[in-house]
Amino acid sequence: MVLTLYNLDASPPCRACQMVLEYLKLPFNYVTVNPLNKEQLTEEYIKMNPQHTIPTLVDDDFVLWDSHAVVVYLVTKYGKDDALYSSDPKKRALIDQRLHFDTGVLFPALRDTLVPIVYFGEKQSKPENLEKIVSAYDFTEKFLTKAWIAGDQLTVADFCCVATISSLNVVIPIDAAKYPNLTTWLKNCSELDVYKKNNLPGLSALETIYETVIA
Ligand SMILES: N[C@@H](CCC(=O)N[C@@H](CS)C(=O)NCC(=O)O)C(=O)O
Repeated sequence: MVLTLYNLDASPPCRACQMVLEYLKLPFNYVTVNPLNKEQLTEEYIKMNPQHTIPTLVDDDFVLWDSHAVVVYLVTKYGKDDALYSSDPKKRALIDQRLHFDTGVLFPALRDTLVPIVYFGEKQSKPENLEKIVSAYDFTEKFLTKAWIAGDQLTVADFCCVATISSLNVVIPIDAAKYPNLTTWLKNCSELDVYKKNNLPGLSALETIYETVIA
């Protein structure tokens, strides 16, 4: 088995995959693909992933993209147990719901705010995009009735959601008084070794890009 991840640290879905690879102690080749330089639009990359997104995982001759599909694949194929992605139908359904929440609500809130700034140099976020972030925080606060985002156990959904939410936190800092559950969960996630190793550096890189443009 040779795993290769095409990715960039600043990208939240890439960081989610990196955290899961690290958590499962899976060695992988790291190939940088920087969308800021349009490196995902080469003929070779599009041949591999016609949707031209990062991250893309290559496992020998198997190619898979979308971070949520990737993290589930890694746990089900290589995890020693089902701890990060329970095989219990109800627990798994809740994890899947949170993964879809990241795809459908959290990540679009981030993308719609950051793309005009990072790719097109706009200095200010549109109010409607900032509202999407506040709404995403409101939902997440209500989901976090237990220690982790899908219940009592740390799961792949925590890695996907925290990569996005820690990045949203750069745009609108999370108010601890308004969002106590979200604040505690983010603190718990940030204490994980894999967060420190595989989320923090890319998060700082994204923060630097963001702050430089809006300055
Ligand atoms: N739902 C996808 C989102 C991936 C995505 O949109 N990645 C961005 C970077 S953060 C990207 O590849 N943008 C370049 C492009 O779409 O061409 C996932 O979770 O992997």
